[in-house]
Amino acid sequence: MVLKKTKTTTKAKPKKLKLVCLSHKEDADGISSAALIRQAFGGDTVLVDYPGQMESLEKIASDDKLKTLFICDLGLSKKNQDEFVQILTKLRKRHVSITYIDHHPINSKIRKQLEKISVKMIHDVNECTSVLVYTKFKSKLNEHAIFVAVCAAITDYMDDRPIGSKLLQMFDRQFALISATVLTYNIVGHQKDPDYLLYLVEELTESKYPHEIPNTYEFAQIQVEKLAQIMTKVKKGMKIMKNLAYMELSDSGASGAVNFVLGFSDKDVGVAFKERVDHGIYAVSIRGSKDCKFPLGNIVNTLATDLGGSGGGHNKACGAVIPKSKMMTFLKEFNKKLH
Ligand SMILES: [Mn+2]
Repeated sequence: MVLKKTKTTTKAKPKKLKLVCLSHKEDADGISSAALIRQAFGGDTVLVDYPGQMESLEKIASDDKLKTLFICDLGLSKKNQDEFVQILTKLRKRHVSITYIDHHPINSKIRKQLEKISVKMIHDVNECTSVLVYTKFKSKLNEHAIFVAVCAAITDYMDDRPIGSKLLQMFDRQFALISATVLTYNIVGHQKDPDYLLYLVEELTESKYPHEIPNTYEFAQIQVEKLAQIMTKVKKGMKIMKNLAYMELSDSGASGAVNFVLGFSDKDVGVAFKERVDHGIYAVSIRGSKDCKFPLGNIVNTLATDLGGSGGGHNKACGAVIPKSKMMTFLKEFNKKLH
Protein backbone atom coordinates (compact mmCIF):
# COMPACT_ATOMS: atom_id res chain seq x y z
CA MET A 1 0.00 0.00 0.00
CA VAL A 2 1.28 3.39 -0.92
CA LEU A 3 0.87 6.08 1.61
CA LYS A 4 -0.35 9.20 -0.04
CA LYS A 5 1.30 12.29 1.24
CA THR A 6 -1.53 14.66 1.86
CA LYS A 7 -1.51 18.37 2.36
CA THR A 8 -2.26 17.93 6.03
CA THR A 9 1.02 16.20 6.71
CA THR A 10 3.08 19.03 5.36
CA LYS A 11 0.92 21.74 6.83
CA ALA A 12 0.09 19.77 9.93
CA LYS A 13 -1.71 21.66 12.61
CA PRO A 14 -0.01 21.36 15.98
CA LYS A 15 -1.41 18.44 17.92
CA LYS A 16 -3.79 19.49 20.63
CA LEU A 17 -2.20 18.07 23.71
CA LYS A 18 -2.09 20.71 26.32
CA LEU A 19 -4.04 20.67 29.54
CA VAL A 20 -3.91 23.90 31.53
CA CYS A 21 -5.38 24.82 34.88
CA LEU A 22 -5.82 28.55 35.46
CA SER A 23 -6.33 29.19 39.16
CA HIS A 24 -6.34 31.92 41.78
CA LYS A 25 -2.95 32.56 43.38
CA GLU A 26 -3.87 34.71 46.36
CA ASP A 27 -5.23 32.15 48.80
CA ALA A 28 -5.22 28.49 49.79
CA ASP A 29 -8.45 27.78 47.89
CA GLY A 30 -6.92 28.72 44.54
CA ILE A 31 -3.59 27.00 45.26
CA SER A 32 -5.28 23.85 46.60
CA SER A 33 -7.70 23.70 43.64
CA ALA A 34 -4.73 23.88 41.28
CA ALA A 35 -3.00 21.07 43.19
CA LEU A 36 -6.09 18.81 43.09
CA ILE A 37 -6.59 19.38 39.35
CA ARG A 38 -2.91 18.61 38.84
CA GLN A 39 -3.14 15.39 40.82
CA ALA A 40 -6.26 14.29 38.93
CA PHE A 41 -5.27 15.35 35.41
CA GLY A 42 -1.60 16.44 35.31
CA GLY A 43 -0.92 19.30 32.93
CA ASP A 44 0.32 22.83 33.47
CA THR A 45 -0.67 25.25 36.20
CA VAL A 46 -1.05 28.99 35.65
CA LEU A 47 -1.66 31.11 38.76
CA VAL A 48 -3.17 34.60 38.59
CA ASP A 49 -4.60 37.38 40.71
CA TYR A 50 -7.71 39.30 39.65
CA PRO A 51 -5.89 42.15 37.88
CA GLY A 52 -3.97 39.61 35.76
CA GLN A 53 -6.84 37.20 35.16
CA MET A 54 -7.97 38.17 31.64
CA GLU A 55 -4.48 38.71 30.25
CA SER A 56 -3.47 35.21 31.34
CA LEU A 57 -6.66 33.69 29.96
CA GLU A 58 -6.01 35.30 26.58
CA LYS A 59 -2.44 34.06 26.57
CA ILE A 60 -3.55 30.50 27.33
CA ALA A 61 -6.29 30.76 24.68
CA SER A 62 -3.78 31.82 22.03
CA ASP A 63 -1.98 28.47 22.26
CA ASP A 64 -3.09 26.24 19.37
CA LYS A 65 -2.05 23.14 21.32
CA LEU A 66 -4.58 23.75 24.07
CA LYS A 67 -6.94 20.80 24.43
CA THR A 68 -8.34 21.02 27.95
CA LEU A 69 -8.79 24.02 30.22
CA PHE A 70 -9.77 24.16 33.88
CA ILE A 71 -10.54 27.53 35.46
CA CYS A 72 -10.68 27.49 39.26
CA ASP A 73 -11.68 29.90 42.03
CA LEU A 74 -11.76 32.94 39.75
CA GLY A 75 -15.01 34.89 40.08
CA LEU A 76 -16.29 37.08 37.27
CA SER A 77 -17.21 40.75 37.46
CA LYS A 78 -19.30 43.13 35.36
CA LYS A 79 -16.06 44.42 33.93
CA ASN A 80 -14.77 41.11 32.57
CA GLN A 81 -17.70 38.67 32.32
CA ASP A 82 -18.60 39.44 28.68
CA GLU A 83 -14.98 39.19 27.55
CA PHE A 84 -14.71 35.92 29.51
CA VAL A 85 -17.67 34.46 27.59
CA GLN A 86 -16.20 35.71 24.29
CA ILE A 87 -12.83 34.04 24.85
CA LEU A 88 -14.41 30.79 26.01
CA THR A 89 -16.79 30.81 23.02
CA LYS A 90 -13.81 31.00 20.64
CA LEU A 91 -12.13 28.14 22.50
CA ARG A 92 -15.26 26.00 22.34
CA LYS A 93 -15.40 26.55 18.57
CA ARG A 94 -11.90 25.04 18.52
CA HIS A 95 -13.31 22.12 20.57
CA VAL A 96 -11.28 22.92 23.65
CA SER A 97 -12.83 21.19 26.66
CA ILE A 98 -13.47 23.77 29.41
CA THR A 99 -14.42 23.20 33.03
CA TYR A 100 -15.21 26.23 35.19
CA ILE A 101 -15.14 25.49 38.92
CA ASP A 102 -16.03 28.34 41.23
CA HIS A 103 -18.10 29.49 44.20
CA HIS A 104 -18.36 33.25 43.73
CA PRO A 105 -21.78 34.66 42.86
CA ILE A 106 -22.26 34.66 39.09
CA ASN A 107 -24.63 36.70 36.92
CA SER A 108 -27.41 34.34 35.81
CA LYS A 109 -27.27 35.53 32.20
CA ILE A 110 -23.53 34.82 32.05
CA ARG A 111 -24.08 31.41 33.63
CA LYS A 112 -26.61 30.53 30.92
CA GLN A 113 -24.29 31.74 28.18
CA LEU A 114 -21.52 29.51 29.51
CA GLU A 115 -23.85 26.53 29.74
CA LYS A 116 -25.05 27.17 26.20
CA ILE A 117 -21.52 26.84 24.81
CA SER A 118 -21.13 23.63 26.85
CA VAL A 119 -18.62 24.86 29.37
CA LYS A 120 -18.74 22.28 32.16
CA MET A 121 -19.96 24.31 35.11
CA ILE A 122 -19.18 23.16 38.63
CA HIS A 123 -20.55 26.13 40.51
CA ASP A 124 -21.90 26.35 44.05
CA VAL A 125 -21.70 29.36 46.35
CA ASN A 126 -22.09 27.09 49.39
CA GLU A 127 -18.72 25.33 49.38
CA CYS A 128 -15.18 26.47 48.58
CA THR A 129 -13.73 25.69 45.15
CA SER A 130 -11.30 23.02 46.40
CA VAL A 131 -14.13 21.11 48.06
CA LEU A 132 -16.07 21.30 44.78
CA VAL A 133 -13.02 20.00 42.89
CA TYR A 134 -12.52 17.21 45.41
CA THR A 135 -16.18 16.18 45.33
CA LYS A 136 -16.32 16.12 41.54
CA PHE A 137 -13.04 14.31 40.89
CA LYS A 138 -12.47 12.21 44.04
CA SER A 139 -12.23 9.00 42.01
CA LYS A 140 -9.06 10.42 40.42
CA LEU A 141 -7.60 11.70 43.71
CA ASN A 142 -5.80 10.08 46.62
CA GLU A 143 -6.81 10.25 50.29
CA HIS A 144 -4.55 13.19 51.05
CA ALA A 145 -6.57 15.31 48.63
CA ILE A 146 -9.23 15.56 51.33
CA PHE A 147 -6.75 17.31 53.58
CA VAL A 148 -5.76 19.74 50.84
CA ALA A 149 -9.44 20.61 50.32
CA VAL A 150 -10.00 20.98 54.08
CA CYS A 151 -7.15 23.51 54.36
CA ALA A 152 -8.82 25.55 51.62
CA ALA A 153 -12.23 25.36 53.31
CA ILE A 154 -10.74 26.66 56.55
CA THR A 155 -9.02 29.65 54.93
CA ASP A 156 -12.13 30.50 52.90
CA TYR A 157 -14.28 30.45 56.09
CA MET A 158 -16.21 27.56 54.57
CA ASP A 159 -15.37 24.76 56.98
CA ASP A 160 -18.89 25.10 58.45
CA ARG A 161 -20.60 24.09 55.19
CA PRO A 162 -22.26 20.69 54.63
CA ILE A 163 -19.39 19.02 52.77
CA GLY A 164 -16.56 21.15 54.17
CA SER A 165 -17.49 20.39 57.77
CA LYS A 166 -17.83 16.68 57.09
CA LEU A 167 -14.35 16.56 55.56
CA LEU A 168 -12.85 18.57 58.43
CA GLN A 169 -14.25 16.07 60.95
CA MET A 170 -11.93 13.42 59.54
CA PHE A 171 -8.92 15.25 60.99
CA ASP A 172 -7.76 16.58 64.30
CA ARG A 173 -9.18 20.10 64.25
CA GLN A 174 -6.06 21.81 65.63
CA PHE A 175 -3.82 19.94 63.22
CA ALA A 176 -5.97 21.07 60.30
CA LEU A 177 -6.16 24.66 61.56
CA ILE A 178 -2.42 25.09 62.03
CA SER A 179 -1.68 23.44 58.67
CA ALA A 180 -4.18 25.64 56.84
CA THR A 181 -2.85 28.73 58.56
CA VAL A 182 0.80 28.01 57.85
CA LEU A 183 -0.07 27.24 54.24
CA THR A 184 -1.98 30.51 53.95
CA TYR A 185 0.83 32.61 55.43
CA ASN A 186 3.26 31.04 52.97
CA ILE A 187 0.93 31.83 50.08
CA VAL A 188 0.25 35.41 51.18
CA GLY A 189 3.93 36.08 51.86
CA HIS A 190 5.04 34.76 48.45
CA GLN A 191 2.68 36.67 46.16
CA LYS A 192 5.62 38.21 44.33
CA ASP A 193 7.38 34.86 43.96
CA PRO A 194 5.47 32.93 41.26
CA ASP A 195 8.00 30.09 41.24
CA TYR A 196 7.50 29.46 44.94
CA LEU A 197 3.70 29.39 44.49
CA LEU A 198 4.07 26.80 41.71
CA TYR A 199 6.41 24.84 43.99
CA LEU A 200 3.71 24.87 46.68
CA VAL A 201 1.17 23.55 44.15
CA GLU A 202 3.62 20.79 43.25
CA GLU A 203 4.24 19.84 46.89
CA LEU A 204 0.50 19.69 47.63
CA THR A 205 0.01 17.64 44.47
CA GLU A 206 2.64 15.24 45.85
CA SER A 207 0.55 14.92 49.03
CA LYS A 208 2.89 16.82 51.33
CA TYR A 209 1.56 18.37 54.51
CA PRO A 210 2.59 22.00 55.04
CA HIS A 211 4.92 20.92 57.89
CA GLU A 212 6.77 18.62 55.47
CA ILE A 213 7.61 21.49 53.14
CA PRO A 214 10.93 23.02 54.25
CA ASN A 215 10.87 26.30 56.17
CA THR A 216 7.12 26.86 56.04
CA TYR A 217 6.72 27.23 59.80
CA GLU A 218 9.70 29.59 60.07
CA PHE A 219 8.29 31.67 57.25
CA ALA A 220 4.85 31.72 58.88
CA GLN A 221 6.41 33.04 62.08
CA ILE A 222 7.86 35.98 60.17
CA GLN A 223 4.44 36.65 58.65
CA VAL A 224 2.82 36.54 62.08
CA GLU A 225 5.28 39.14 63.35
CA LYS A 226 4.46 41.37 60.37
CA LEU A 227 0.77 41.00 61.07
CA ALA A 228 1.29 42.04 64.68
CA GLN A 229 2.92 45.23 63.39
CA ILE A 230 0.01 45.82 61.00
CA MET A 231 -2.37 45.44 63.94
CA THR A 232 -0.66 48.31 65.73
CA LYS A 233 -0.71 50.44 62.57
CA VAL A 234 -4.40 49.81 61.93
CA LYS A 235 -5.31 50.76 65.51
CA LYS A 236 -3.55 54.10 65.05
CA GLY A 237 -4.28 54.84 61.42
CA MET A 238 -7.76 53.64 60.50
CA LYS A 239 -10.43 56.19 59.62
CA ILE A 240 -14.09 55.89 60.52
CA MET A 241 -17.09 56.84 58.37
CA LYS A 242 -20.71 56.40 59.37
CA ASN A 243 -21.15 52.88 58.00
CA LEU A 244 -17.61 51.67 57.43
CA ALA A 245 -14.00 51.96 58.55
CA TYR A 246 -11.03 52.15 56.19
CA MET A 247 -7.28 52.14 56.17
CA GLU A 248 -4.67 52.81 53.52
CA LEU A 249 -1.60 50.58 53.63
CA SER A 250 1.73 51.40 52.08
CA ASP A 251 4.14 48.62 52.95
CA SER A 252 1.92 45.55 53.34
CA GLY A 253 -0.97 43.96 51.50
CA ALA A 254 -4.53 45.16 52.05
CA SER A 255 -5.93 41.68 52.67
CA GLY A 256 -3.77 41.18 55.76
CA ALA A 257 -5.05 44.38 57.37
CA VAL A 258 -8.72 44.35 56.46
CA ASN A 259 -9.88 41.99 59.22
CA PHE A 260 -8.21 44.23 61.81
CA VAL A 261 -9.98 47.29 60.35
CA LEU A 262 -13.26 45.43 60.67
CA GLY A 263 -12.54 44.11 64.15
CA PHE A 264 -11.08 47.21 65.81
CA SER A 265 -13.55 49.70 64.32
CA ASP A 266 -16.69 47.96 65.56
CA LYS A 267 -18.28 48.83 62.20
CA ASP A 268 -20.02 46.19 60.07
CA VAL A 269 -17.81 46.87 57.06
CA GLY A 270 -14.03 47.22 56.91
CA VAL A 271 -12.02 48.41 53.90
CA ALA A 272 -8.25 48.28 53.40
CA PHE A 273 -6.45 49.41 50.27
CA LYS A 274 -2.99 49.63 48.87
CA GLU A 275 -1.71 51.52 45.86
CA ARG A 276 -0.21 49.55 43.00
CA VAL A 277 2.18 52.30 42.08
CA ASP A 278 3.09 51.03 38.61
CA HIS A 279 -0.57 50.53 37.65
CA GLY A 280 -2.12 53.76 38.97
CA ILE A 281 -4.76 51.82 40.82
CA TYR A 282 -5.69 50.77 44.33
CA ALA A 283 -6.10 47.11 45.26
CA VAL A 284 -8.98 47.07 47.73
CA SER A 285 -10.01 44.40 50.25
CA ILE A 286 -13.43 44.49 51.91
CA ARG A 287 -14.91 42.43 54.75
CA GLY A 288 -18.31 42.40 56.43
CA SER A 289 -19.09 41.43 60.02
CA LYS A 290 -21.39 38.55 60.93
CA ASP A 291 -24.20 41.10 61.36
CA CYS A 292 -23.62 42.75 57.99
CA LYS A 293 -26.74 42.24 55.90
CA PHE A 294 -25.47 43.76 52.66
CA PRO A 295 -24.29 41.64 49.72
CA LEU A 296 -20.93 43.42 49.63
CA GLY A 297 -19.64 41.58 46.55
CA ASN A 298 -22.59 42.72 44.43
CA ILE A 299 -22.48 46.31 45.69
CA VAL A 300 -18.75 46.55 45.08
CA ASN A 301 -19.07 44.92 41.63
CA THR A 302 -21.47 47.67 40.46
CA LEU A 303 -19.79 50.57 42.20
CA ALA A 304 -16.25 49.72 41.11
CA THR A 305 -17.39 49.21 37.49
CA ASP A 306 -19.17 52.59 37.52
CA LEU A 307 -15.92 54.23 38.65
CA GLY A 308 -13.87 52.63 35.87
CA GLY A 309 -12.50 49.81 37.99
CA SER A 310 -13.69 46.28 38.71
CA GLY A 311 -14.69 44.23 41.70
CA GLY A 312 -16.80 41.53 43.25
CA GLY A 313 -16.74 38.42 45.36
CA HIS A 314 -18.72 37.01 48.26
CA ASN A 315 -21.30 38.73 50.43
CA LYS A 316 -18.94 39.24 53.36
CA ALA A 317 -15.55 39.09 51.67
CA CYS A 318 -14.78 40.78 48.40
CA GLY A 319 -12.28 42.94 46.58
CA ALA A 320 -11.93 45.67 44.00
CA VAL A 321 -9.54 47.47 41.75
CA ILE A 322 -10.16 51.23 41.80
CA PRO A 323 -8.46 53.92 39.68
CA LYS A 324 -6.23 56.00 41.91
CA SER A 325 -8.14 59.28 41.48
CA LYS A 326 -11.47 57.61 42.34
CA MET A 327 -10.57 56.05 45.67
CA MET A 328 -12.19 58.69 47.91
CA THR A 329 -15.30 58.73 45.71
CA PHE A 330 -15.47 54.96 46.05
CA LEU A 331 -15.34 55.17 49.86
CA LYS A 332 -17.97 57.93 50.04
CA GLU A 333 -20.37 56.19 47.64
CA PHE A 334 -19.84 52.83 49.29
CA ASN A 335 -20.56 54.37 52.71
CA LYS A 336 -23.81 55.84 51.33
CA LYS A 337 -24.98 52.46 50.06
CA LEU A 338 -24.57 50.81 53.45
CA HIS A 339 -27.49 52.23 55.35
MN1 LIG B 1 -12.29 30.55 47.09
